[in-house]
Amino acid sequence: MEILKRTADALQQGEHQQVATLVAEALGAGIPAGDVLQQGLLAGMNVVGEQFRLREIFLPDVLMAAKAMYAGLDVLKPHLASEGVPSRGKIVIGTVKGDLHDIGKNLVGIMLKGAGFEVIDLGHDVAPEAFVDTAAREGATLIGMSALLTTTMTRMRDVVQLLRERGLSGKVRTIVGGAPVNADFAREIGADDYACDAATAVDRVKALLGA
Ligand code: B1M
Repeated sequence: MEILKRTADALQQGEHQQVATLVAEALGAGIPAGDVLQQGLLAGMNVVGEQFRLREIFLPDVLMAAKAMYAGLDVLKPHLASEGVPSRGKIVIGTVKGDLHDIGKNLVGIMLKGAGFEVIDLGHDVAPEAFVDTAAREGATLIGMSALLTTTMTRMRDVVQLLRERGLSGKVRTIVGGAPVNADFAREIGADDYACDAATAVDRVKALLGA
């Protein structure tokens, strides 16, 4: 669809105001929020990632694209998350220590909230102790971890290990995700599950918590 292509292009150019306007227009035209996300915002961000990998663009360009992504997400958020659903359980989420990438984690949080979970979002660069202490203090039954770097995904293992040391394995379940993470890695570190995207994360969390 033309408007979604324009949204993706504007995101690549880092035009945050234009992205917000185009997202609002697309929603106003009756395009489902999920399509605006996938074919507009995420399509644009995928191109940015590839161009960054090939060194065709540089970090400031990626930052501008991320700002544009957030401008679009702000408009989209109320349409992705339905309000007023009774709580299905309490969840702690965050991006692991050393990692500043939070767009995917935020999307997962929005979708989980929309599905009726109470989400405590610790943000990015979250230490293992912060994940586990918060879950214990708040009586959360699941920790969701995100990592986008091959150098930081290993920190997920520390959280699983800490839960074990504190006798919380099984009581507090774990799910991991992010571009470099996969199901084999999740198994290897002893996490309870893995999800490839935000929609799958909701399904897997529901299954893990029997919610
Ligand atoms: Co960076 N970055 N970045 N970056 N960045 C990547 C990840 C990279 C793949 C780019 C590349 O080289 N092609 C590369 C990693 C290489 C590697 O480790 N193998 C990289 C690098 C190298 C870096 C720096 C080291 C660059 C530098 O400084 N030289 C640096 C690291 C900083 C740090 O974290 N310490 C860095 C910095 C940045 C910015 C700050 C500029 C910015 C982040 C801004 C922000 O998040 N606020 C940024 C961005 C935007 C990207 C790319 C382009 C896009 C990431 C993104 O937001 N994608 C990325 C390239 C790429 O991934 N294609 C890249 C959109 C998002 C919706 O997808 O996060 O995958 P994603 O989330 C998905 C799924 O993975 C899943 O669901 C989400 C929705 O479907 N998911 C979960 C995610 N978490 C989940 C948790 C779950 C379940 C599912 O359960 C709990």
